[in-house]
Amino acid sequence: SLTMAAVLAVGATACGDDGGSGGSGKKIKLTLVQGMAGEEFYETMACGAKAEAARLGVDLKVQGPQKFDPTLQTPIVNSVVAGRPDAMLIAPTDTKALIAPLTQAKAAGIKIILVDTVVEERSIGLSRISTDNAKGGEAAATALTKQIGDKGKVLVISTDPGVSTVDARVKGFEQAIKTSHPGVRYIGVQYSHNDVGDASKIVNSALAKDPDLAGVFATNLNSATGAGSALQQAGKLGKVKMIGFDAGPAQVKQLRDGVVQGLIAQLPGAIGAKGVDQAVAAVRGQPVTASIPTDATVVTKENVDAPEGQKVLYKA
Ligand code: T6T
Repeated sequence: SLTMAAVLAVGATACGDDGGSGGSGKKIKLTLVQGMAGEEFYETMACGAKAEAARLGVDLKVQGPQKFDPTLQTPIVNSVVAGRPDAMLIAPTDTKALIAPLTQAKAAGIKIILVDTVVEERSIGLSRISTDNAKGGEAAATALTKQIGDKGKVLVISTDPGVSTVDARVKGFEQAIKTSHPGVRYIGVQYSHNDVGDASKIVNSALAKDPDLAGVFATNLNSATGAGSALQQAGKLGKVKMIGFDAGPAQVKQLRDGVVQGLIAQLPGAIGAKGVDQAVAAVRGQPVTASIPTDATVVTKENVDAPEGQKVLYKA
């Protein structure tokens, strides 16, 4: 039926299983609110969370907005709160805008676990699980400066200010350039609104303004995918070097094609699984871990086919 189709569309992920709703009414109920639905990072996270939920015998629902946008994510949070799960795992799309809806969730007695991104309000999130994003930004600076022979102009493309993860990546990158790479000229950060097309446009106008552009650091999946395709179309292969965050299928193709020289792969599946562990512990009144860092790996053409590269690529 139409209703069933609509319900399935909300929770459907690449790894299938809707988390199961059958059985006793006493099952622990969790909901994962993604930063964005249908995007490889968050779908891989959902798969990791679902596998762990199945292993622990708890119920997990997954929802996410169609765009990475706090005005779209907030009503989803509100409707999840109305459904009263025992815990909510969430990747908040803005450090400020999600404080109010999450404060209401907390007041409703729902345990909150932050996966990937965070909010500024420290009292929200019994556990925070994410990549060390500042360190990831530093790693990007190291990889990019090496590619460009430690000189020339570099541009950063982020999504929007106020997103904790990408803000930290930008900061880590900037700091590393300023302190350790005097020959490199940082020409600033521009924002793609997490849109592939906008990221391409940023690169095109940057190339028009600075034809001697040497390098690009794109701080997340969509920014990197768009930046990479603009470089490819502009025939800048090998002339402008690029490092991207994340390791989605289109990005891995760009790496193999020589458009991009390095990808900083996170462990979204592990973030999802650890999020479920923390949520279940919180619901059971067991101790939780306030902060859990997960690893990042620089994937290059050299290690993409080795086991260390293969195991960190995101699922479609
Ligand atoms: O880079 C990830 C995630 O860590 C970030 O918070 C938002 O963008 C991604 O989901 C990739 O698109």
